[in-house]
Amino acid sequence: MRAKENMRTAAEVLVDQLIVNGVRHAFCVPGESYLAVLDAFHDRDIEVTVCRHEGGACMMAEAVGKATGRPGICFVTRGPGSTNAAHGLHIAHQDSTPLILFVGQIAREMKGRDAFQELDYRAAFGGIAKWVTEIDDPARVPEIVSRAFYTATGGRPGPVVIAIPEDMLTERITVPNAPAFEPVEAWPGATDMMKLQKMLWAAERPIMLLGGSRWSPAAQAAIGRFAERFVLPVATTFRRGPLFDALHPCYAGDLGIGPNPKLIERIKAADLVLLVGGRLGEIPSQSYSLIGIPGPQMTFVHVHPGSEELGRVYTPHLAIQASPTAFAAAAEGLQPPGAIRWSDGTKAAHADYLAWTEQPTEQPGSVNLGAIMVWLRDNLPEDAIITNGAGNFAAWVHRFFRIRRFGQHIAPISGSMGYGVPAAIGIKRLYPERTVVCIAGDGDFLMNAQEYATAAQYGLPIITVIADNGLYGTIRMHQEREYPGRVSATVLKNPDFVAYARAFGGFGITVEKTEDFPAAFRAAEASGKPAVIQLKIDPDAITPSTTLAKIGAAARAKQKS
Ligand SMILES: Cc1ncc(C[n+]2csc(CCOP(=O)(O)OP(=O)(O)O)c2C)c(N)n1
Ligand SMILES: [Mg+2]
Repeated sequence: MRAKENMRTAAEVLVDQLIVNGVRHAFCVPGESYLAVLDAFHDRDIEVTVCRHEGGACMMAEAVGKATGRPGICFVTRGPGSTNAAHGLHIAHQDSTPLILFVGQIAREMKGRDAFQELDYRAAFGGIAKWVTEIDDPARVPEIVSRAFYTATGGRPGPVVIAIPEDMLTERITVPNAPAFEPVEAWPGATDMMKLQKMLWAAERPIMLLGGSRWSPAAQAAIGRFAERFVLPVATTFRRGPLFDALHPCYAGDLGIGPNPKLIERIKAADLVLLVGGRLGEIPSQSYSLIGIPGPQMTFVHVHPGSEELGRVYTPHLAIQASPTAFAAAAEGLQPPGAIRWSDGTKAAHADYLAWTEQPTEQPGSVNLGAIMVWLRDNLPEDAIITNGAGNFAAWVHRFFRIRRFGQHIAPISGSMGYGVPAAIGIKRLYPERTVVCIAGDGDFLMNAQEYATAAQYGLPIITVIADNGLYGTIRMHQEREYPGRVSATVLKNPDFVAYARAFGGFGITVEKTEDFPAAFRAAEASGKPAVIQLKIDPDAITPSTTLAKIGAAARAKQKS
């Protein structure tokens, strides 16, 4: 419905502004509240993925934001569409992912009457999003959309919500597009970098921790070279494994849930911690126990793009406000000390990491998830991407899948269940030629498994490996530790996952023995369909290092003493 006389609808202006800003993908569940945008999509060069639930759609957009460092784009309808999408918004907030959520809104003239599906978005999402706004004037669409890109990516990245009233979208206007946006890189000052060099020269046992968002393959490579020249041990924080090659001789391991105790000791013993890009939140800081709050016990250097994160939890000895990419580039200019005193420690740290991850641990039952992770790490193509949601099953991914490339692992720092399937779909839309494998729990999978319909609709042969233990295992584990033997609301009666996959036109197969996994995986690949591999996991196999039975026995012994 292109206008005559070169006038565009506000919806067309909006979609054109997305295209000007480099957007190629949008994820949505349609609504009558933004029909004019759907119409604008009709004749524009943008890949629209129509989804089955706004939570899934928003997670797909979030995954794209995570992978590219540019805002993922999601469109949903008012009221319930927007509250469904909140799952993805919260992930984008906690994971510092650039995301823009457009919400179809009731007509401007009806506002305040509690009209059909009316919601005050500023009130509803004010605590989750970096910015919530509404466009009342069609002439301001380019300005506000442009600002949303800067806000979502700037400082600490995060989600922006823009409500778009349906009557505003159909107004015709003559307005130019805003110029194309590019994310702002905040560069560290030369003085700060010299201070950092001096601190590193004075250190005896330094360690670098990497986290946060909006890194890039070039930044990953640059920080690798910096680590190498300084022989610095490097750990990646929770679910940020792709920021450093796990087989780099400086890699000291993954600082997340169930980390290598030797890594924890090493960080505690460090006299300088250089935290680049991340916040060192509750999970990587081991419930805020690693580094003193507010005053760190060691020299603490914090590099972060958001001024509001510097000094928020930890008072740094040196705060550098810089984006990870800019810092990584600037770090290439630093000179290592003539004699590096900590080389042996770095070597030992990497050896500890290799030993911790080399062999799968013994597990009850006939399917060993660790052995399957080792098989995947040895057999997946180099550019394959792993996604997952939340649950104990992910502990095996973190421990045994050695992440080597930037963007190779896409998972929620926020610990949101149900993320893996939509993330895999979003990523497969982005990179159709790459192998995308989702590792899911049985509980986790079913939270967004309906998006298999989306995978089937777009012909996306993602492969989900379901660790089916018939439990909300994580909670069952906590329950057994706190209330041994008192099982409550943690047992699951599951559907037939193989039949479920087939019902969507996909491929399904069950694996009951570890040694049958390779053939099952190859069959899933060969099917060319969205596939599900159900692993029959013994419910006692609750973590890579302990069993439910052992946790219960320890809890009972504690109760008696
Ligand atoms: C959206 C959401 N709801 C609830 C939780 C709390 N929670 C964390 S792990 C978990 C159980 C996960 O079960 P499953 O996916 O089967 O994995 P398992 O722990 O059994 O390996 C629950 C309910 C959460 N993290 N996210
Ligand atoms: Mg489970």
